[in-house]
Order: sequence, then structure tokens, then C-alpha cells
Amino acid sequence: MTTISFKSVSVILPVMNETYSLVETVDQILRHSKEDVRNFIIVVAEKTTQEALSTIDALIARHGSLIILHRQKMPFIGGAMREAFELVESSHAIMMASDLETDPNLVPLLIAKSREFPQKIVTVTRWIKGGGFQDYSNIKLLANWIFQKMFSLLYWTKLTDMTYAYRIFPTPILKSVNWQELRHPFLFETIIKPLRIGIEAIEIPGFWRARTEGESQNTFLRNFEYFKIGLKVRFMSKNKILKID
Ligand SMILES: Nc1nc2c(ncn2[C@@H]2O[C@H](COP(=O)(O)OP(=O)(O)OP(=O)(O)O)[C@@H](O)[C@H]2O)c(=O)[nH]1
Ligand SMILES: [Mg+2]
Repeated sequence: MTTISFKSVSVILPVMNETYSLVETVDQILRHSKEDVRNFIIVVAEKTTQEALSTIDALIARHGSLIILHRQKMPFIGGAMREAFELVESSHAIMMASDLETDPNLVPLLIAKSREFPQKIVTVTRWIKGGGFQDYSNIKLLANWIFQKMFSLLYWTKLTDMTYAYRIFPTPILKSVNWQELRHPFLFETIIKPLRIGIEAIEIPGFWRARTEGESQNTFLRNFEYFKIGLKVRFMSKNKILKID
């Protein structure tokens, strides 16, 4: 991986049914980090609601070329993210949600840490002091905790939250990894594949709050699919993790 320094960031926002949550996300980020944000890459699917699309039109009317709208061709959240990765031209990119479950107020800190450690991934954890969960069921909390412990041992890493997909990446990582998942396990793939090729990641604490509009595209049972990619990537050769070109 070539040496890079922090120059600017693209914020990737996948959208299905968010309206005021999306606007709040964009506005809060611009309030504190306008100087550093090159653009927002908003990705929509065929199933994105009319209300969400109108909200995006209004954002484009207000912010012009700061908003890039992309209609995904590949399916699901992984497809949305993977197509967005190809569009990033900034030195770094933030992966987050538009439903306010990824607190936009953390963006300035993510950027500050990335400036300090531009080669590393900076990722948000709900499992250290200063972070946490609100309205997360006990059974989900327990399953999440066990999952984190198992995979931090398996990957021999100190990371405490590998499934909260709120992170800033140096762009070359996004472009050089051979991504494979399309559904939610993709979010886990974005940390384990970089770890396997020797990229370092550091954590900052963050608070997860349940969305107040729309609903999640994930189902509880689907969470078990995270094990499959987790085990597969652990024993995958580095050549297979990287794109050959
Ligand atoms: N463009 C696009 N956006 C998506 C897709 N699936 C989910 N999203 C968006 O990605 C963000 C995260 O997805 P959610 O479905 O809320 O899932 P989650 O919060 O990771 O999962 P839970 O913790 O189970 O709720 C939200 O802003 C969604 O609107 C998709 O297929 N295409
Ligand atoms: Mg969500």
C-alpha cells in the first residue's frame, strides 16, 4: 500500500427510507467538517422510497456538486457500498448509515484521528468507555458481545467492535481489496480483510441509538451469516484478498 496523507474525505451514505435522518446527517457533518469533506456519495437502490428520493433532490438543490447521487446496480447494502468505493476520489472515505444509528457528531474526531494516522482505519466501537447501545435487546447485546470476543481471538486483534460499520478508510484499501459479500456481512468483511493484509485499525468510542424512522433491512437470523465470512477470511490467502490487476 502506497504512503498517503489525509487530504479530503468522501462520506458514503446508503439510503433506503431515510428523510429527516439523512438531512440531519448531512447538515451535522457540514456544520463541523465542511473544509474536509470533498463530497457525499449517496447510493440509492430500486427500492429506495419516493420520500427518500425527494429528500435527496432537495439536498442536491441546496448543496449542488457536494452531493453525488449514485443508483446501484448490484443488490443490497454490500452492492451499494462496493459501487460507492469505486467512485471515491478523495484520499479517505467514511462508511456510515443515513438512519442516525451512526452518530454524525463523531465525524470530526474520525477525521482528526485519520489525519494523525492516515494509513490506518479508524473505526467506532460501542464496547469501550464512552460508547454504548440504546434500545438494543438483551439477547442481541449478548450475541454481539460473544461474537466480538470470538472473532477478536480468532483474528488476534484488540478491536472490540468489528460489526459496527462506522469507519474511515484510506481510499487505496477500498480499491485494492477483492470484496465479495453483498448483504450485511459485507460490513464485517470491510474490517477483517484489511486486518488480514496487515492494515492497522484503531478505535474511538461511539453511541448507537436505534433509528426513529423507517426500518432496518437486516433481520436477526441473517446475523448468523457473519460467521461464514468471518471463518472464511481468517484462512484465506492474502493473494485472494487482494485484487489482481
Ligand atoms: N442504497 C442502499 N442502502 C441500503 C441498503 N440496505 C440498507 N441500506 C441503508 O444502509 C444503512 C444501514 O442499514 P440498516 O438496514 O439500517 O441496517 P443496520 O443498521 O446495519 O442493521 P441493524 O442493526 O440490524 O438495524 C441505512 O441507512 C439503510 O437505509 C441497500 O440495499 N441499498
Ligand atoms: Mg440501521
